[in-house]
Amino acid sequence: MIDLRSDTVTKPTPAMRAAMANAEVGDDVYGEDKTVIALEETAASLLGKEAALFVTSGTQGNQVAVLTHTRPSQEVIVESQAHIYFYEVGAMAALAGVQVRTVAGIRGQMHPDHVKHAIRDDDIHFPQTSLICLENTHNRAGGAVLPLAYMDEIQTIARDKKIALHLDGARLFHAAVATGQPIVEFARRVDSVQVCLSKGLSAPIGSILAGSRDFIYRARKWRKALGGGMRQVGVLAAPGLIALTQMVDRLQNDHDRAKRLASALSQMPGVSMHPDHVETNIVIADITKLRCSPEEFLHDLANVGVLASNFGDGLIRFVTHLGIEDDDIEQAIMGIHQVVQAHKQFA
Ligand code: TLP
Repeated sequence: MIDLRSDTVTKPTPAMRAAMANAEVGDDVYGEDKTVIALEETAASLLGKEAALFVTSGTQGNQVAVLTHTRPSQEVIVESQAHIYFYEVGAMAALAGVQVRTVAGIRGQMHPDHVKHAIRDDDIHFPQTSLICLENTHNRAGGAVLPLAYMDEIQTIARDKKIALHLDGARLFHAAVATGQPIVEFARRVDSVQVCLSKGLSAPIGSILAGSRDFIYRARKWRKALGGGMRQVGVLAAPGLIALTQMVDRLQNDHDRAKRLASALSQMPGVSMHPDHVETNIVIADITKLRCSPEEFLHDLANVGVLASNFGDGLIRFVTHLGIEDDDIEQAIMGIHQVVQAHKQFA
């Protein structure tokens, strides 16, 4: 099976498994796990932040950030397709008690004027805007990169209004590799950043939340409150260290393979997609012109050995990652072509 559902499906590498077996551990709630400390220090230094926190998942990292930056009844500005709003089970409302104000973006970018407009004035009727969230790369925008110049504009707005800026950088290393800019350049433009170790970087679990020392001190308490205080967790931090230090450069292969897949998909009649929009490892194709539902399409695709995801609105998502080689992409293209041909015949 060629599994293109997500880059979360990767398995730990042999080096990661060896590091897990040999990891030095201690009770991390007491601050005694040396491997976790090494991971947090390495991540903070890579991201140019004072401190970092090892959290269980991207969702936990994002939600701990929201809890730390806000108080109940405040308002948070997010792009209308952002993961933190779209895919995190309404956690911002349920946990932080904040109200979400969505701003529709283009390729993941909210227009700076729209962001300015969404910030509340000081009025007795209004919630206080206390946080703006960005996502880079933007998942539902097909892995689009938010350029540094764009992040500068949003940072200026946030600073002027004294509003915190959080970055969901689940795939921030992909943005760094695609643009050739060091990851620190993206991280330095925000107050807090969450990066996933378990997506393209192939660790079995975990994310990093980074920010100022004071922010991470308070975030650590929120992580504990959410049940994320872990004990001899160096066994899970060890593959995270390998993810950060050894797995970044190979991401370009995933980007190249996604581009190859996108260019083949764009040639298939009945499939709409713009190959130039594929900047990183995510490919989103519109199959609404085929005579089949996304569910049928995915079912038939699985029968020819390819797995992909239903992204709603007639969109199918394919994600490249470690373990997907050039041959797999060529085989996937043949399988997709076969399914497209079958459904086109009746259109
Ligand atoms: N995204 C998953 C699914 O939840 C959709 C995927 O397969 O892409 N931010 C972004 C931008 C993400 O894409 C994800 C995961 C997360 C946060 C949450 O990370 P986890 O799954 O570790 O909680």
